[in-house]
Amino acid sequence: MRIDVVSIFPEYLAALDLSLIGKARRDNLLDLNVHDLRDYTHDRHRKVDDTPYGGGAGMVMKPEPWGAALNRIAAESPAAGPLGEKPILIVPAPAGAVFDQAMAYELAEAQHLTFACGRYEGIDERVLEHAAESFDVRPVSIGDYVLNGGEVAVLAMVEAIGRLIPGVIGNPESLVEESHSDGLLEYPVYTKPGSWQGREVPEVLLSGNHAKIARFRRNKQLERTAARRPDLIVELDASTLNRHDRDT
Ligand code: 6GU
Repeated sequence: MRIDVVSIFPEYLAALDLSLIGKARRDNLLDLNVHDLRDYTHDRHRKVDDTPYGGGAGMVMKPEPWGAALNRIAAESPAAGPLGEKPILIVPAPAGAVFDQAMAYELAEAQHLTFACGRYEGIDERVLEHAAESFDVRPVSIGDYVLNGGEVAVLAMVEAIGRLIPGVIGNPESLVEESHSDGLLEYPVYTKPGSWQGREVPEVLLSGNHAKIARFRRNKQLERTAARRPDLIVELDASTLNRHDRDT
């Protein structure tokens, strides 16, 4: 997969050199390119913002540098096709559709993702209209709170998407039983020692009875989800619950 990120703080994205995502880049599973928006300015002050038409607080990102950066990325996109196929442009913003595991799975299938990190009060709206000629434009939020810019949201989204690319995670089985993969939160986990600070590992986990262990874990998932995320229980598809779950 190719990923391009445009930001006025490219250093924020340095964390994507680390850990699993950094290894995926070195293994050529992920071709990640970070661009400094100021490289697409032409004035001495490398100005990227200006005051808002209509008045109001704060500054708005100017359209020209964004147009130049996105035109360049669209022209180089491996996903742009002769039949009008468009690469995806994700615009992180609190006003976007909320990012979740289903969206991460969908985006992990893409050949090319571009992230446009806004700062200040946002990017001139005409940039997104113009970009829609060459990209499938998607405003996306990572939750109902406000960040100062898109960079931290991009770190979260690239990590969530990148780990789903085949080959990035050594043992793909670890993707099956994690939180949100089946609409429920993950069960609690334990390791050695069996007794610590007077607290014992639940006995069933030492029993060797795999059916009993599976039932114990499933019950913990249901209990936890009901306690911490009742909204997820409401959303559960009846078909994801099994006969035994109804007895819980
Ligand atoms: Cl994606 N961007 C910004 N700036 N703030 C946010 C966000 C994104 N998601 C939640 N808050």
